[in-house]
Amino acid sequence: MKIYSSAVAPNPRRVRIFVAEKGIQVPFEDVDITRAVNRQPQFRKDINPMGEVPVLELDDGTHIAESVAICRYFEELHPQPPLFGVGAVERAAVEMWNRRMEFHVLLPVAQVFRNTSEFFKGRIAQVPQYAEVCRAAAEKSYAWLDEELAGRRFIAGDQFTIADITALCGIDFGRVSKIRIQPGHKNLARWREEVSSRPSAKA
Ligand SMILES: N[C@@H](CCC(=O)N[C@@H](CS)C(=O)NCC(=O)O)C(=O)O
Repeated sequence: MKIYSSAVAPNPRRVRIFVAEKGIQVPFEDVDITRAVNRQPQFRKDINPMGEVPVLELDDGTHIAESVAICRYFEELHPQPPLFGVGAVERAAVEMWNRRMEFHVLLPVAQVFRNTSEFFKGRIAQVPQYAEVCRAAAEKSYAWLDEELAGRRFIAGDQFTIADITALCGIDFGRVSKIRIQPGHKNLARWREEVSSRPSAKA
């Protein structure tokens, strides 16, 4: 088993943090996304037709792509500590918050990078105006999250979950595009400090 990853990208980091939180050892193999190895026909044919990382490769040759699918695989095999919630209500709440963190934090932050960076020049059709729309959306989400976190410790409740991992990876990646937690966002800053101090955050 191994995980195709990239040290510089936010979605593989989600999986690395998740695996670190579970305390399990899985080899990670870096794919050189700077040279677009992930977009080559060979990678698409043999590993992931979507041309993206992360991808989990099982010993029988099965490939599981999509960060959350990979995390669910490990949750199933290693239920402790639970990172997708426990019981019907908690699981639904974690799902809701993780999706919100994907759609309203990680996605707009990633779109700013995709639509403005040299990295994606020639890889995708870049639309700088769309980047600005996404920048504003991410900033609005940070303000909203700051309000949400006034009433609880973590994104989905009292426990650290995958929703925190998604939010942290999104917010940290935003700094590359100068999308930052504002000085007035005391709750969001407090949350970020706490989740960043977990050993898994170094993954
Ligand atoms: N939905 C996918 C998104 C994966 C994704 O966007 N991967 C990025 C890294 S964060 C990638 O492979 N980028 C390289 C490229 O697009 O060429 C997941 O969560 O697994």
